[in-house]
Amino acid sequence: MTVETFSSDFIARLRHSRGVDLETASQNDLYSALAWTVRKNLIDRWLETKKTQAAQKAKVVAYLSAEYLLGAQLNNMLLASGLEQTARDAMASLGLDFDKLASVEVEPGLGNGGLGRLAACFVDSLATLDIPAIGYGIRYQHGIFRQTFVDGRQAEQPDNWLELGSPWELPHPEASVTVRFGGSVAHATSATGEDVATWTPSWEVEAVPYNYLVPGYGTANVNSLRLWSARATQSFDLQIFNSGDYEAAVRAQTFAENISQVLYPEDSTPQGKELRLQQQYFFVAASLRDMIEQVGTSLDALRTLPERVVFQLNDTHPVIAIPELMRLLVDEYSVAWDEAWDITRSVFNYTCHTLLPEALEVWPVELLGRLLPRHMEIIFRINDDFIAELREQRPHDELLVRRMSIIQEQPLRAVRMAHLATIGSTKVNGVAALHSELLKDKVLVDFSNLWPGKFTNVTNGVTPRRFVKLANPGLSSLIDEAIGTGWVKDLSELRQLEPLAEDAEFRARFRDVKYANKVRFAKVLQERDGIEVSPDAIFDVMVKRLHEYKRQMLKLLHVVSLYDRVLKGDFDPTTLTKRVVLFGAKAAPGYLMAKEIIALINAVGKTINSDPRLDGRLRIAFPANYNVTLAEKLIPAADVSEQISLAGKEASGTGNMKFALNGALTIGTLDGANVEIRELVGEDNFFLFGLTEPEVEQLQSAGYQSAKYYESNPALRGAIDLIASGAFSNGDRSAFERVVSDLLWHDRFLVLADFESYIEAQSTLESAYADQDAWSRAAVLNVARSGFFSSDRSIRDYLDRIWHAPAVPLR
Ligand code: 475
Repeated sequence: MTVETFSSDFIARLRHSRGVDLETASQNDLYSALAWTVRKNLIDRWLETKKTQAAQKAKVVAYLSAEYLLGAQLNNMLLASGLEQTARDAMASLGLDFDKLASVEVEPGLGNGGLGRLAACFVDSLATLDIPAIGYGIRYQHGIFRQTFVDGRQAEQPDNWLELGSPWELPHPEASVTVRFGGSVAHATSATGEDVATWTPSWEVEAVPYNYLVPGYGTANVNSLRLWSARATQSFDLQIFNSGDYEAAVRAQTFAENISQVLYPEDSTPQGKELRLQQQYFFVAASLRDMIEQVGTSLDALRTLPERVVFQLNDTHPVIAIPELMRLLVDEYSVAWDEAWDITRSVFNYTCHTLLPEALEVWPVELLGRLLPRHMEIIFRINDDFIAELREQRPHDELLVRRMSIIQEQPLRAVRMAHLATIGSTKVNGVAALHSELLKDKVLVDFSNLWPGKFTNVTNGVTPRRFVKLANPGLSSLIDEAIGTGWVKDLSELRQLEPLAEDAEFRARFRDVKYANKVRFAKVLQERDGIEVSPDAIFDVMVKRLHEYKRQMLKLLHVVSLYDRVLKGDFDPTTLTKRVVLFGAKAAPGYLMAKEIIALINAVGKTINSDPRLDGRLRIAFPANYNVTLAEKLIPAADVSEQISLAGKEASGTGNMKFALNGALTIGTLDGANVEIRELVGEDNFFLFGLTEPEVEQLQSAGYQSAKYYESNPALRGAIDLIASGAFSNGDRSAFERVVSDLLWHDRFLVLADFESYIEAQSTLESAYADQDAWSRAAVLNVARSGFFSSDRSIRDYLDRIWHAPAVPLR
């Protein structure tokens, strides 16, 4: 496509779809027309992909995820279509500023954090590897909230990403699927003596599919993401309408459409809200129906399901799919229970993303039974059969039965979704080597004893397209020049950079790239948030959801202890290496402690940033509303990556991988994928600190008392006392009382126990940074040795260990 055809397509699009011309177009008109013009160039490939995959009856990977944290679309679509330069030149030829237009896009933030971003990386890699795959999820009207700070405290604004429409989606209301809820179940016995259940639901909604293109990189393949939007059904409306109650009819519409209104902003701690269960069943029921219709609903066709599709359950959020498939097979298609169960178990697999007990989803039997009465019955029968089998294999162990049952009796009768997922799946995987071990040995130990072969690991990965090629063009060019361009599709090729770590000239160029990225980020921060940072400082970065186990408090105590020592005249601040500590973090709106910590970070920032004694050598920068768009600018600029969760709590982490791939050095604990990062990049190129997971266990079972650490470590005491003194709250000693007393009397995540070790590692880091050339060598080695963390590799592991779905390349 030439610049001229791009321009004329663009103008035509502006006129014919938006009804405006160049002179009258708004920024949104221009952005939409630009997006449409780019999209047009992918549609043929997309249609061809669908045709090829259908013709071959290829096995399809159906990824079921309640979240997709996609990030901006335009940049990725341009990369996939190879049109970036053309589009830029075309806009310039029309006198338009391409970057300004691109910045009109509001990223689809249909996820909370790691789990949702992982799903987005995975659909990218599936498409790139030519795997027939579809991502199923929910088209939330409002994605993750927009965070602002009011007097340093988090306030949440609704995300309105659809306000001006999205040019990337293709709605298909005619292909809607009806999803039913509530009502009751009647039972009868068939002529052959089988139980026949008839579910009479009491209400229903329509699921409208919206398709999104998921283009592979360096391939013609374009897969789909299908997100469902809720709409009131006509019959549902009509029923009420005919009764003459117009108002009730309109209310019913609102009620139905509520289902896909908003993403629940809880990351890792599900709240057990009825609407959330409605969301889960809504998208799962629509997706199963959609998939089964593609395979066929005859008995013969249904029996081929395991060869035609594999469903990956992204955490327990879509696990209601297991009883739903049973219901479809048994109640709607008259498959015998045992055969239906064999089919079901062979098409599902479950990925667990957590180790925190409070993150394991449970649904009260009362609630699930009211919303989905037939599913509740099916779950009970699955559980009865499972327990019978268990009693046969492990007689006289009723405690084991209670522990493993899908139904928990105390403190509330509820369905344990992780147990249902494990029982109903072929494979269960954790998301990093350590996490998978802990899953097997702790969280799901009874199940791994019963079925050792069921458990496996697939270490997470990130897409090198978005997080290196697009986000870090400077580094990408440098790599291209050194080893060619093959790395974007085969990230293990980065290994070829290793010898260049010894090349002084290469290191200098690498340093120049990093510096330019810091300058670029400083400019973004100035424009976006009015925050000033100097590119000459160490960029010390901690970005992730705010959670106590991730220990933003530990990072903050480091900063406060440095400040405290300066105040006490312990050392001369001019000997401090200039450092900007960058935070980015949203707290779940109901997570009060997390919000207190945000307020404290901002309060400390306000005080130290304006204290002349520090001479600008130590600053905190906490831009609000950290999201994928900001990450793409921030990560390439980082010098230091903070991965400091308590060992045994972070399942994997994926930010850690993005930083290493962009040449930041990690300071971290032996947690999640940090363990693998350190093994690969080498212990000399990683700043390790903190207790190991077994040490954490030991300390906690011996009776951990955080106050002892406070008493015995003067630097720690100084930092905590300074916070408690009101130094960051205009003398108000009570302002951060909750945080302080929690640290002193509870400290569930052993912040105080790891403080000393962390401070030591930070001083090692600071000395290392002083030798810029040696630092660059270590940074180059981090890049060269992190190719393993491509999500392409994760997907190959899923294919080999779990999915067994062959690639279907287009001719
Ligand atoms: C882990 N989200 C990371 C990442 O595997 C890991 C839970 C409930 C409701 C809504 N969202 C969630 C998570 O549990 C989550 O994001 N988990 C994260 O998954 C990908 O790298 O360690 O904490």
